[in-house]
Amino acid sequence: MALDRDVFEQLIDTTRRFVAERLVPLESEVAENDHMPDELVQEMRELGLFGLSIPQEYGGLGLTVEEEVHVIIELGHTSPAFRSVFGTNTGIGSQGIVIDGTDEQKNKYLPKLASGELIGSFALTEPDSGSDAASLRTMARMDGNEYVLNGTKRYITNAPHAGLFTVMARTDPEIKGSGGISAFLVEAGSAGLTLGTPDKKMGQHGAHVCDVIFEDCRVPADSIIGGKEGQGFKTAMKVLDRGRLTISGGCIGNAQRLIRDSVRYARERKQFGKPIAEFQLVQAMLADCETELYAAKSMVLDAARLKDSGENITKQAAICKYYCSEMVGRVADRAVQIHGGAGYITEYGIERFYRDVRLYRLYEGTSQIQQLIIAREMMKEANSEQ
Ligand code: COS
Repeated sequence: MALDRDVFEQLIDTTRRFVAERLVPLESEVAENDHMPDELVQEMRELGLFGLSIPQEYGGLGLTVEEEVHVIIELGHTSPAFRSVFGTNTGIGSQGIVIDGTDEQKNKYLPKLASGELIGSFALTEPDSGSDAASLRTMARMDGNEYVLNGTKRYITNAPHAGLFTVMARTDPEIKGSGGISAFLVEAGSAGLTLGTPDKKMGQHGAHVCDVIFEDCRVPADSIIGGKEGQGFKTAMKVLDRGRLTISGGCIGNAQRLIRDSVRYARERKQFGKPIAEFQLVQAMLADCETELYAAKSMVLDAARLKDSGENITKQAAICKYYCSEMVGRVADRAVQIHGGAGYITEYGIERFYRDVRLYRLYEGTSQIQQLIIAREMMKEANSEQ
């Protein structure tokens, strides 16, 4: 445990109340306006949500992965757009520094990321490089004691609000694959860095993504995470391993919410003279949701504990992300089915969750990429057993 048991219980309790009393009532307003109220973001800062995973010595709560997953599950009881506000700070926008950063980089950025003063963003994907992350083309050319960045990053979560970008760029054009890539810390406002207009999305309104464009953007040589060229791809992969576990926590929380709403609705809604919850075909759908939820939660907590004990969890993180994101998709689909017409109209919020959870199967690696990683890890294990 990173936190004292009582303190951790309090954190869970406070998070639960914050979700129920502050976030749930604002779900539809935030989605309709595609805007996150400033006072809400400030409350998130005061609750310490921006620093969940950042070590205590840098001002964060320093939660273990298991503890963080529990908090994220609670936060999953509302729209995922809320988690997105601080999700990059606790995940992909800070963990490159936490895992591989130099002491100077940690001291300079982590306290501000933990407090939420600075929003962190992770810039890997490009117009022509998504699943094949190692093919990225953004260049970082050394010039004196600076690097000059050129290229475009696409679908970058929280980029419109970010103060700091973790940018994967190619420092060695001779090395075509992953070995030529370095990770840079680039501050918003750097000359040569511009943002595209926010993209219109299918769901998760209130959370924003846009292009990040580098045109002769100069950054100091010591902006490379860890201070060493050629390590950026591995840093990105390590960050994603961890991120995939917390995303899985979000899937679990959203599934719990959808199941709770579906049970409530099924108990209230009457057809053929009795609540639809009494019909076996509706019960079958609920039972399938609950069964898959239990499997998902069990696997994520197991993987989180393994990660906390220092194990390599590349395979388990991919399994969790794959299973949990597909699981919540099925749960959301059944939730619409159980709600019938009410599931399809805006008022009940079920159709919004249905759209929101679709993203889980795409970002931080598609389901197909997770399958590929799982199978690769299996082959590696088989090879090492020979
Ligand atoms: N942790 C640490 N190192 C890792 C790693 C991990 N999880 N995964 C790969 N590496 C290392 C490998 O060990 C290898 O090191 P060596 O060159 O020293 O042998 C290097 O990184 C390259 O790995 P690999 O050969 O497996 O890279 P590939 O180009 O074949 O691609 C996948 C790997 C497909 C797994 C990767 O491109 C990927 O995850 N793609 C999805 C990207 C993604 O999630 N995008 C979403 C947008 S970011 S929100």
